[in-house]
Amino acid sequence: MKILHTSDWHLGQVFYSYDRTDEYVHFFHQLKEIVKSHHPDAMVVSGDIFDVSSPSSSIMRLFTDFILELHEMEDGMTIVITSGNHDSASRIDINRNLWKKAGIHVLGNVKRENGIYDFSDNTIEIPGKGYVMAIPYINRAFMGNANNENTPEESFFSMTAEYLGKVNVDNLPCVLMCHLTVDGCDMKGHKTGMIGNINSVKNTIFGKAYDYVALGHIHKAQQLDEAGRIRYSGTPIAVSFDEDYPHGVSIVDIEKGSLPSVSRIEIKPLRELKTFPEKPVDLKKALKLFAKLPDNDNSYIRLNVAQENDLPADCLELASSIAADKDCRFCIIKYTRLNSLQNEKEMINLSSSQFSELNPNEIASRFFKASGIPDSQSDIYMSLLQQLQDEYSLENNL
Ligand SMILES: [Mn+2]
Repeated sequence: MKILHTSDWHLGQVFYSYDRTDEYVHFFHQLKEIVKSHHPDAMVVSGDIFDVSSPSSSIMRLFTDFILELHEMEDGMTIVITSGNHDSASRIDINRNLWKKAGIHVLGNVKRENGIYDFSDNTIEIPGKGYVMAIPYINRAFMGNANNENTPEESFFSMTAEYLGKVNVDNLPCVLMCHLTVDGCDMKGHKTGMIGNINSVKNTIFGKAYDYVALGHIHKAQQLDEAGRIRYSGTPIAVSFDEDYPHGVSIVDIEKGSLPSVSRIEIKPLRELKTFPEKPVDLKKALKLFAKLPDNDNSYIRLNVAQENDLPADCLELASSIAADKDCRFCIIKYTRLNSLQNEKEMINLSSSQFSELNPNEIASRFFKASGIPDSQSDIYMSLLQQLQDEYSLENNL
């Protein structure tokens, strides 16, 4: 069974107030070409279809039209799409039955009545080839209770395997789709380090029933086990400046009893996300270099500035006026303060503008230092603070 594994499209993202529709169209065009040349038996999209829970009508239409077009073009390819934490599960589920009529599987939930799961819609047969167990993002509480031996996730995924075992009488290859964080993954590009996060799971929870686990949620493509059976496909288009790694989709060949063979296909962005210049310089120099950026460079630009002094109040206007005559999309200034605030008093006697530039961790670390709390102790406080922030981010889909 050959699958095209992708996730985290984040359609409809408004990036520093810029609309990215033409970039999605550019991605869709490449995806169609990939399908045309590889003829996968199935395409699985493991969550975060949209960037927000209520995407605009034009973005929803773009998505619907594209999926239908792809289905018409390659009707032998089964399309399976699940929702992620950025999507509204119930909104994605509205058209579940309508999509089903078109032979396409778009799922926001796992049905459950009186505590009993019904995996029938989530178990998708790829005719003559295998099965896909399509599990959208669901929170831990919904997964049921832990017992003496198993975490809620382990119990849940063993139930999916049990269900699949009854259906898969010919012992064909099986793929599990889900949207979650696996312990030890590389989270580069995400806003906060979510390590130790309540939703992070061990890579053993999926059990042995699946020949390939097609993950979504983490934006950097990577494998989570030595065998390469458990993988994130990563984002096809960067959604933050810190995702400075290649983006693409994966074609995965899966045979029962042997390890999957994976080939990564890069998606070329219509616009790059550039941190410019690569090494930080002072604002004056950064603006000078920015002015020399070729007029036809259409990248998103984050100016990379490091200096001792505060940035002047009009720094964004200065940068925007340079960008006005260019094709680029100026977004923001990444500002690193150099060697200022050296003595302890300065650590906490901040002006309001200095204060507003700091993140909670920086504020806390200044406070601990100024209060004379030893590093060994403040490290513990800092990790607790990070955990709090991670839980907050997770609960608020940040
Ligand atoms: Mn995502």
